[in-house]
Amino acid sequence: MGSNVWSPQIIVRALMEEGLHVNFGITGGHMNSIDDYYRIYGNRMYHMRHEQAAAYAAEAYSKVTGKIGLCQATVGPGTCNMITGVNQAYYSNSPIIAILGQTLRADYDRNAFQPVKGTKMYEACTKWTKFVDDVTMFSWYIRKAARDCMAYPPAPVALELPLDLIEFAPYTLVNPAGQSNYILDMRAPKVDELPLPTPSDEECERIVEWLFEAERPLIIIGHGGRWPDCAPELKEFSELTDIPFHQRRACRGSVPEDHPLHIAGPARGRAFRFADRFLTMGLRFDVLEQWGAWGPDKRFVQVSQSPTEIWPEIVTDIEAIGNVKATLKKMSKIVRNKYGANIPKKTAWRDEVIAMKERGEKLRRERAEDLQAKMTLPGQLGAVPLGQIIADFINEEIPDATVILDSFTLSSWASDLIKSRVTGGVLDAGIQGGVGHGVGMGIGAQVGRPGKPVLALMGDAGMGNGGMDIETAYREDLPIVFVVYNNGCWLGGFNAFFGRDWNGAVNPHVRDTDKGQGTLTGRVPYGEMFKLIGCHGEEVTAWDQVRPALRRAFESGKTAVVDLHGDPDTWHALFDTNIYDTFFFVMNHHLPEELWQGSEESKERTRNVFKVFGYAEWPKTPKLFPPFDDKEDWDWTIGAPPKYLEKAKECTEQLKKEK
Ligand SMILES: Cc1ncc(C[n+]2csc(CCOP(=O)(O)OP(=O)(O)O)c2C)c(N)n1
Ligand SMILES: [Mg+2]
Repeated sequence: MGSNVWSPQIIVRALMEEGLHVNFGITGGHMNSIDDYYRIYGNRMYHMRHEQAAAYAAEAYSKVTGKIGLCQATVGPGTCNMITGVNQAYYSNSPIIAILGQTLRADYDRNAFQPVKGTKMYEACTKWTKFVDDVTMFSWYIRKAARDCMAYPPAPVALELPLDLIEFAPYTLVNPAGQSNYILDMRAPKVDELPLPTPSDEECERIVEWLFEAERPLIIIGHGGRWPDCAPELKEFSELTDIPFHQRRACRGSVPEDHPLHIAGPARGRAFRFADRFLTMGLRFDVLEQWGAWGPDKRFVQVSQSPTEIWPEIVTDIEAIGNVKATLKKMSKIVRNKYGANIPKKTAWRDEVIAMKERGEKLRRERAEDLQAKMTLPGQLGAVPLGQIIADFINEEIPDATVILDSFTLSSWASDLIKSRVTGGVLDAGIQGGVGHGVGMGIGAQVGRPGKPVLALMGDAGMGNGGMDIETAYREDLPIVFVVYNNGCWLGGFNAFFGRDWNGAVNPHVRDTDKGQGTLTGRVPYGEMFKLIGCHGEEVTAWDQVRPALRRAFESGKTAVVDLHGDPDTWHALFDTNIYDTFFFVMNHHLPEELWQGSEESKERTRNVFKVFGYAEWPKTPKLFPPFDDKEDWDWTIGAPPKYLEKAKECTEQLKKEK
């Protein structure tokens, strides 16, 4: 005796049993039955404009809620469109499930309508992916996907469902309790409810002693601190020992970043350079962490819940396998038991770090104010002062905001000044480093934290790439403020490399001479554009309008677009620093000298960069970019690898002698 059900019923029910009540996607003929059952069963589907935004939204949702994000795309173009967001989630360690449509099984290799080999495509950016060709296994794979995507380190899983198994016929459940090996309402603990793995007492004791032996120890917490939230344990351990800490990636904001022991902002680089030992916990080393190359003679202890994340290129005294939260908890207990009232706190070092922070913030603010005073033309809102103004606004007026960093140039000047106060409070594209993710991620963040302030910093390139999903936010009545740094170009400030006349790919001024290559249409009024469909919109051209416009946008309670007429000559913060790093060099100095059309000044800079890389004798000056002549620039960054810093210093000395 069996009972008749439609297979999409099984799919949707299994998803909801796993707590997946929210879904981001775009429908298609192949997905209609699933979409209808979402509606019937009360799953909330957010219908996007572009599938990449569906995956971005699912990722942001997972990061702000700590739960699984769910996204869905139809066959062919839908599946292809969504992969960009899934790839970002993969390289950001975010647990999402991607549901992909597929043709009839019989048509898989027959050039069917909208063909795609989704399973194969998604293999490269998921933990695993499965073409589920057996109805009796649907719910089993959904449950398996939900467990596996959350298993540390979290990452996406994709399921591809063929049309003939989800649309046509009622299916007879032979086992009324469910499907193959699937027990309805089974309450096995979910992955995040399982006991947290912890290093042994002895290992934790060794780590504690190792920290106390250091003169200037730092604790760096990465994405592993977010699953589950390590905030109380981190705060407790840091306050107990006076060891400063820094939160990275998905962990930003766990302990509010205005905590005195939290290092951030312009002082971070300096603190990293002075520190002698680093306890890294749940930190995945990657290019944004400079693969741990934080200076010579640094020593590490690495704690991760997965051995796969222990990084092999750094001098590591202890490797321990454990969850961040559980390990910190045990370490605090050990400190208390072992030292009682005589904890050898690192108070002097803590005070040094606090002084660095204050000084760093002061220097940055002075630079912002100085530039602001010089930038007085309408539409000349430079990213350096704007970064300060926007961070001040966030810190002072919307401290519980979730902020999404999409704008390339502006985000770089705002990110380290924002003192996030909510777990997962600063979201970005991670090492994928794309543009256009901000709109989808803003939607996911607002759905995950209903009614809380969400601010997405966009560039005008990102608006072109993902901007139409602002209509989704409007249609779904999601109050998100999209702030556009509208400099009318890709990659502000690149003319500094190539010269104002360079008729190449990324000169923001090439518009004047050769419409096309280098620029976007200048000053597309994004605020006005989205006002036409019902959003709140602002066009901002002068400094004193910035903060009031931001305030009005939040007060409107609507989807809002604040269009800041930005300066095309301001460059990304990294160009102050990483310019000596290999890939920036390769990217930006890609032409032989005889093809260079820039000014004499830019040629000179380029020659100098070649020299720094050992192609000829020493450069005449390490100051390649005149606008930043702050003596202390080099010290205030972890951007420049030490060997180049050394060279830069040598050059400075030589220059002094020559003078
Ligand atoms: C999806 C994607 N395509 C291309 C790139 C290469 N890219 C890096 S920055 C950039 C332009 C950024 O322009 P915008 O967001 O307007 O920033 P800004 O002008 O402030 O530098 C591009 C195209 C990318 N990062 N992501
Ligand atoms: Mg731009």
